[in-house]
Amino acid sequence: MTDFFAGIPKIAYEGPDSENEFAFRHYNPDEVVLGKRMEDHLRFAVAYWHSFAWEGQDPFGGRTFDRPWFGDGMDCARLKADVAFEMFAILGQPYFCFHDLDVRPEGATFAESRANLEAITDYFAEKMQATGTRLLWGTANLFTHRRFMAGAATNPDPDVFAYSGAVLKSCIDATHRLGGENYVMWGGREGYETLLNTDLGQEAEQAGRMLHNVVDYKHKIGFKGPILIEPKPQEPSKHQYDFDVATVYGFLKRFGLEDEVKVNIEQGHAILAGHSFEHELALAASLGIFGSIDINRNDYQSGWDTDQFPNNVPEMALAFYEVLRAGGFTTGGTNFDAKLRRQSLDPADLILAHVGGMDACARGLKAAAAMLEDGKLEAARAERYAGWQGAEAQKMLSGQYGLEEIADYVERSGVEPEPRSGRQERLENLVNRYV
Ligand code: XLS
Ligand code: NI
Ligand code: NI
Repeated sequence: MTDFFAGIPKIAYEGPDSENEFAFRHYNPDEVVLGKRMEDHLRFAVAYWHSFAWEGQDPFGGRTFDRPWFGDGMDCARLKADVAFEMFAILGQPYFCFHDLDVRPEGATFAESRANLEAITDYFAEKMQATGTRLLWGTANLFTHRRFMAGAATNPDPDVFAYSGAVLKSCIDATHRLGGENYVMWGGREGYETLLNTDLGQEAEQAGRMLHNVVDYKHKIGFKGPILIEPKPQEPSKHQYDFDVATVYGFLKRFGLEDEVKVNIEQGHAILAGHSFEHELALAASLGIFGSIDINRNDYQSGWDTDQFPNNVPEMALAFYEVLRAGGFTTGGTNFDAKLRRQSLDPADLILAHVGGMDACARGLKAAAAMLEDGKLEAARAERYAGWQGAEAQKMLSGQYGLEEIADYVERSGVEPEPRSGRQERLENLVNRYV
């Protein structure tokens, strides 16, 4: 045991009236919601990078956190892992996620970095066995080191493409070894800073080729989980190719990968793309590519990807409503890709940020479940489209009627559209009863 979280108890559910700061008020893992335990609905994951690797820097200043594991070398990496698993035991969340760079020191060569990753993977395997914590997904950091400054798979330099492929292989191997349930690709630098030096067509070919390689390799080693792309429109790059769910779907179609790859949708990235989170979730579900979520929100004024813990229950309710409508998570889960504010220095801040986020999600889930059970929203939606059940409507939708038949039908039967209320305010009032 380290003493980093000394004095902090394991967090238990105590109900909404508890006065204890170190307790869940709404997240009760064993409580059954719509026939399933809350833990199995939400499938929470802690993000290793923000909680244990990020040092508190922002564009104006460097490290604010003082953590005993900051530094190079395997001893620091192991201490970091010890503290991380102690936090997982305190929170009791079932999953975690990591990038290679979060967990191992960078070596002098690729082979050394890979060996470091393998050593930490072994260390994780023992701890996962001992604690029961599982891996929701693994991923590769193909954006921090200066070699990736012009992209990874989409780099103009084929040596960087090669290096990125080697990194991807090592990270898929580590994820597979640890029983990861998904593998995520976030193309942090797959985009451009200026079109003046960018060949869009060439870079798309490279990205498509690399994604094919990843899918082929996953099948080759028998990795069963889906590959997930995490859309983001920009920042830090000027433009990112995986802009949003719709753009990713177009890319997957173009390269014939729409049945192989799904999406990991981040709340803050949806907002950066000018969408609501629920829009991205509903669209992914309708396209059959809904995979997993990153639940961190942005500050709505700053316009940055500020990666804050979720605290807005009405927003969570609408998000989990879409998750439930999509049938809930299968391999996916709710990853806190969220970091403390840089002034939140205390170990207790790190624990309570997660506790609050888990409670906000639990309240959202319960509200969403109640809205679904009540059925009025879905009934109103179904009623709005009910006309499509008619025989003539079915002929139009199936293509049996082309424009000529449709025109004939309109004149024959004297169709005269009658506008009907969309009832938006009434539906909003309905939602407000639950949040
Ligand atoms: C950054 C991304 C990143 C991914 C994993 O904006 O959200 O944290 O989730 O690389
Ligand atoms: Ni992000
Ligand atoms: Ni993310």
